[in-house]
Amino acid sequence: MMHDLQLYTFKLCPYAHRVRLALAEKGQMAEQIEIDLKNKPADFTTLSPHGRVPLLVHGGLKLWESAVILEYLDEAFPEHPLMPSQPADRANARLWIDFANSRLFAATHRLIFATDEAIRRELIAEIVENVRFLEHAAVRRREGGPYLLGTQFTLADIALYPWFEQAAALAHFSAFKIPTDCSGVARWCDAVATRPAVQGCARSDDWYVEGYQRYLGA
Ligand SMILES: N[C@@H](CCC(=O)N[C@@H](CS)C(=O)NCC(=O)O)C(=O)O
Repeated sequence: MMHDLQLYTFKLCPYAHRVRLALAEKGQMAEQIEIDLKNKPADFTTLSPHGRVPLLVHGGLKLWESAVILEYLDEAFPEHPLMPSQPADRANARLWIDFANSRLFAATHRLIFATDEAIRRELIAEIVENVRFLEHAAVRRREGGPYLLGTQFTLADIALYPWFEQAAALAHFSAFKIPTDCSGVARWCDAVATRPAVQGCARSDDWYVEGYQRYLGA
């Protein structure tokens, strides 16, 4: 089958997971091209400016950076909007997308590759504080619904959820644990996990653990 959309992806990549979630929420099909990041094919390195996934091709358009891809998909396929309509709420969604990128995902990426024990401890403490921040500054402040911004499921949920789907695998490979005082975050995860589109993309804790064992040779 010919697809109008092509997604270059890697099965363990939480950024690519975001794009798969947005496509599923929008009911859009894309040809998925799995990239071996340890042995990138030449056509991929030519296509991808930084050699990274996700990379989306839509007709003549080529896009990278998952947060940009998410907003593009939401605008290009306006049915089932994934951004709020009000400027203040849109800004709030973007704050949480930025938090995911610049803090939670960034610290985790450093942890995955850190070998020094003191640095690993610092990074785990930073990640725990990030989860607490999410609990207190987002989940406990929102009004009226199970999602990060309330009743509407948005790109803020999509940007953060892939990290939480992998949290058990992170706990398997490190001393990280979701703090027990973050029950609101746990309930938010449960609410997101029950969405059919999210279930369609979901992988089990064991699947992630085995995937990382193979990928990192752990
Ligand atoms: N900021 C980027 C991050 C993408 C990213 O780091 N992707 C990783 C996989 S999870 C990658 O392609 N790594 C390969 C490399 O850097 O060579 C985004 O949001 O799309």
